[in-house]
Formats: sequence, C-alpha cells, structure tokens
Amino acid sequence: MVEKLSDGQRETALRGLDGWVYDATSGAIARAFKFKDFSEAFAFMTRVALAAEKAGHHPDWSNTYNSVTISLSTHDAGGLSARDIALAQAIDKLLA
Ligand code: HBI
Repeated sequence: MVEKLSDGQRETALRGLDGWVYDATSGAIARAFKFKDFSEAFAFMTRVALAAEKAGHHPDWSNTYNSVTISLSTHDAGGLSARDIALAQAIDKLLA
C-alpha cells in the first residue's frame, strides 16, 4: 500500500519541484508546459511516457497543439504519494 503524503510532506516536496501546484480538489499536483510547436510537445510527451513506464506510475494529461498539462496523483493512495513527487522530478529533469 503506498502512503499518502501529509500536508507538511507535500509542502516540503513541492518546494523541491519547478512550477508544480497542488490542487486540493483533485488532490493532485499539476504543471502546464508550452513548446515551440506540436512536434516539440509530442516529443516531450514521448519522453514523459517512457519515464512513466519506467516508474510504473502514470500521469493524467492533456495536449492541445503546443501545450501539455500534466496532473499527478496516486490512485492507490487516494492522493499524493512519493511516486508523484519522483515522477514530477523526472519530468522537470527532461526540461533541464
Ligand atoms: N499511476 N498515477 C498513477 N497512480 C497510480 O495509483 C498508479 C499508476 N500507475 C500504475 C498503478 N497505479 C498500479 O497499477 C501499479 O502501481 C501496480
């Protein structure tokens, strides 16, 4: 069973991420990304998909042309877990 992060753990974890915000309604963290064009956006999504598969943890996401919005939560924990933070960190690294 994967543990849900406490409010304190979540706030600390968010400080280590870049541009992710917590949505109390969904209990997820989300970040929006903008790219040059669709091709760049989809290339990013491909790399995120590979990172998600490697992590065994998958995003809720949407794409419109050059924009991608990613939301992370852990269904098994009913909220945010360390898996979400780890995947967000991996996603941030793709942009570095
Ligand atoms: N992805 N975001 C997210 N949340 C989950 O709870 C989740 C997942 N991917 C796979 C998964 N759970 C489980 O099927 C495996 O961890 C077993």
